[in-house]
Amino acid sequence: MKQLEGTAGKIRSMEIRGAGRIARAAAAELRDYSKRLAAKDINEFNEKMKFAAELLVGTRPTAVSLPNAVRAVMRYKCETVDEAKNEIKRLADEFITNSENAVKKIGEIGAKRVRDGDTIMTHCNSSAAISIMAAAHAQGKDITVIATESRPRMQGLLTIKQLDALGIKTTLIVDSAVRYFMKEADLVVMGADAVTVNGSVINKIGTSQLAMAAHDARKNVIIAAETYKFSPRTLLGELVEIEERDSGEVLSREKLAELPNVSVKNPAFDVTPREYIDLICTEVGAIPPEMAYVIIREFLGWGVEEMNSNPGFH
Ligand code: RI2
Repeated sequence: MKQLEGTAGKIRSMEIRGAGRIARAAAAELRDYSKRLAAKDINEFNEKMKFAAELLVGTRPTAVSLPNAVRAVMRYKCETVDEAKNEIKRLADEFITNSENAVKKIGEIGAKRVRDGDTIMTHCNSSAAISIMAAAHAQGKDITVIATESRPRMQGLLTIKQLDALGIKTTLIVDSAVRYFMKEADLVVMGADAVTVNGSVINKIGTSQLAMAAHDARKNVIIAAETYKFSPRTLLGELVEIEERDSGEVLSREKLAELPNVSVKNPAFDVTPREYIDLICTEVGAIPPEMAYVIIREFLGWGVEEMNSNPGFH
């Protein structure tokens, strides 16, 4: 229980962060939690697993990779506790391996869209987007990256460190400088926390203004997103919830307390409409955003009927 709450806490506080990473961490935690679990019968075991699954899914509301990962592990159906533990381990390991392979594959596919000499603008810290840059660089293409700070959590600092370690020339800019520098970029590559059925992309706050600036300057926007970042629930007409984080990430409580007429808003994500996206690079291919439904239906395996007839559907 302690370790389960520890993992949930780390995801909530963003010590473990990045849509792909939190999905893998949740899958691994369900596997490890099930291994430690003492239950007198399969019903008690299932109840406890359900509690763990809900706790993990509730940590961050926007990244759909999280419920998709938990669902992938929780589809076990077993008669005994031992069988269930083995099956959960198999499903969790399968999800983690597929996820790691997906990030690599996205790199291979996306790198084909990068030309020798290109300057790529990116936002926040996306392992799938960096996989594209890393693959292009490994192919010997001379690329340069412009990376935003990504306030308030400054994930851009992680991006510049990772790119520096790969030997990729990178310029760090403040978030408000994206339009100023857009003329120097050849294309924009970013990640995703969720992709809706109509092809909109939910990603780190600021993504949509970067995409708008790119659109205005006629620069291509490529989104790197594994298939488990596509949201089946949007097929039921639901919207993706935008996480509103603590105002203290933007301005300390002490400073805010001195300003009685001021409030702070801190949404962690925004929505980029599909009109601003040229291509979504998934592990099953580079697709136009209009094809999001096919990914949800064919590759995630969820249609409206399947969701409605599955009582445990999150
Ligand atoms: P990968 C991150 O969210 C960023 O928005 C990033 O673009 C996205 O997850 C995808 O990351 P946060 O956890 O899965 O920093 O591509 O809020 O690594």
